[in-house]
Amino acid sequence: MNEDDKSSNSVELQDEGRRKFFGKTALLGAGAVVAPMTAAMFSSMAQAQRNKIENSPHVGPGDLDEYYGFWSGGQSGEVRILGVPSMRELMRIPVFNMDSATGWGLTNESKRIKGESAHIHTGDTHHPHMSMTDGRYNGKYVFINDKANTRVARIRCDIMKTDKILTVPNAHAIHGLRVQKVPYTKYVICNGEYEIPMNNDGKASLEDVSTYRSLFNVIDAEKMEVAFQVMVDGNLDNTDADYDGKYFASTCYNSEMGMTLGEMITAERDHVVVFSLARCEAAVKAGNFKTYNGNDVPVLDGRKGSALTRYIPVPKSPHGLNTSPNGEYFMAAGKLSPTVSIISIKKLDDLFNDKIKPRDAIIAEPEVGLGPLHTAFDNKGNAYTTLFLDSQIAKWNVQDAIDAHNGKKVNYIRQKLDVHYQPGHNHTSLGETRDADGKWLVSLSKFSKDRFLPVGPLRPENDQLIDISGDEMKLVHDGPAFAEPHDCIMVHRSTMKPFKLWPRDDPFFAETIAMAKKDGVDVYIDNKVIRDGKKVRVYMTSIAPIFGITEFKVKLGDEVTVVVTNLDQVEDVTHGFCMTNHGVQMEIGPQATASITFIADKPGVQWYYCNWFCHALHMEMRGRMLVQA
Ligand code: RUQ
Ligand code: CUA
Repeated sequence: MNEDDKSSNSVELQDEGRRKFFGKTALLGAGAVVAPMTAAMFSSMAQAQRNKIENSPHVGPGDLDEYYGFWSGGQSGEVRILGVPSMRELMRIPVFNMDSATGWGLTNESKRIKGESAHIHTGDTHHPHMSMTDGRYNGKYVFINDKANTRVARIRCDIMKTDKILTVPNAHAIHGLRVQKVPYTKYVICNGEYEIPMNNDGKASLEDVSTYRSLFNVIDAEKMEVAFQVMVDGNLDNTDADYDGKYFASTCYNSEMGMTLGEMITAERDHVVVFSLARCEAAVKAGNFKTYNGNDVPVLDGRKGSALTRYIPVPKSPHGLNTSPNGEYFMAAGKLSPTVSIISIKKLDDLFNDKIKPRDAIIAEPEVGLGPLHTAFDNKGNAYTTLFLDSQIAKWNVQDAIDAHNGKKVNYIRQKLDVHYQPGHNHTSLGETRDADGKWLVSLSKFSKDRFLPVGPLRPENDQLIDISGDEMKLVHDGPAFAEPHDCIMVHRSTMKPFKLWPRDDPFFAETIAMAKKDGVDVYIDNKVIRDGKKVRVYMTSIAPIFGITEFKVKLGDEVTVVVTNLDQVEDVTHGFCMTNHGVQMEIGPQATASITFIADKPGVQWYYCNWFCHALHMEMRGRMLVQA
């Protein structure tokens, strides 16, 4: 190897791009015209190389990603954390599902959090969104809907566990969900998609569909209680908030209130409902509400003609509703219409004061392609809309679209990029916040078809990473995903401060510690078996590789509660507890306490063991439950 070779080796990264560029140029030249290299070409080459280095999807072994991605897990009922741009799956957060590894849905702590719906182990998560302060992610909570069982959950981002689950009363199937952005996330907003009778007790007429309503739900983010609900016309789909703390907007399909597909898609226009937060809060304060189904949640009447809402007609079965990060526009994607309707948020004051007509709030309705579902944004005034039917992302310039609407001859479409295939949501890095940075776009493609090795009739979906930092969108990664990441967000890693160990006084297991105190047990010191009639409570510590109790006796039919406290103070040393043949498994993180209750319904010797690999003697970390018949 001569000196030249060595020196070129040190700039390998730049060189690889150069070779490709020259290769293509040569190919073009061989065909028809030999284009001389111009200064502009050289400078765009240099720009492309810079982009490549600054915005590479490659994250080497041991290197950390720039963003935390929070992905919904769709009908799996969970939330996943991915590193972006590597798209490596970092963690799964069980939410509405039951989880064998962590014992979510089985432990007493998780059952308390699941509350009245603790017996339901399924869910359908669509929209994960983080709490904000002044239009920026604040790293505190991620909220997620459960369409399947009309619930909303909150994930605490310091421990990355679900800490609250609310079943929303009066409503049916929570779909669209977002947070109040400004001044901070006081409220989580979400849509009850399906319409039902207001008192759904089976006593009123069930056939008379004119009595069916869909509800907009406003949830207190700290208390995780419904603050109020708003009854609307049509059924609600997706929603978002403005950057002024004044308005929320939701798309409605089926303004016809049809019950069959044919009936649902007859109207050429459905609508976006805009809610005035101040007017709704004032109505609640003034007592202008009703209650239903025997609960005391205030339900406001926001149907057409109400002062609380305005209905803006848009074509046709609109779906996604996205606020531009400059705070200027709500955008409703047309779904059955090839358009995106741009609503000027500045005009909403006039609309609510009846100075303009609803359609006057629409300042452009650009055609972007077939089946537009959701729109994301960069920091350069461009919008990115998924085209479900075209299997493409349309990149278009918002100002140009408005200018074109006003008669200027300008092409607002910047690029259409094929994605694989049929994208639903897309999401740009920080694109739903003031910090939109125009670096990455994720296309959550619903079908992967031929993109991966075939794995039977059920195929993964395809979460594709697209570099949007340059003038052109570039597809850089295909990511197979199991059912079904509807939506995702990306949060800069500097925002996140997750714990390395559990705080001993964490509210997550405070009730379990309180129970131990009542039993006279200090869970950090004591290993004790307490008998209380037919109930037995077993308190044990764990330090790799031993449980504090390696043998305890119960009687057949006893209700046994095992409480394990992990005394290891070492990052990443998690223990497990599994009672063989009893369907009993759980995780105990460092410094955490976890508990699980079961019936000792098998006589004889029953082994328990640690099921999270913790030590060279992990296999030896076990003990016996002796069950006397
Ligand atoms: S919706 S694919 Cu459940 Cu977010 Cu649009
Ligand atoms: Cu403790 Cu494995």
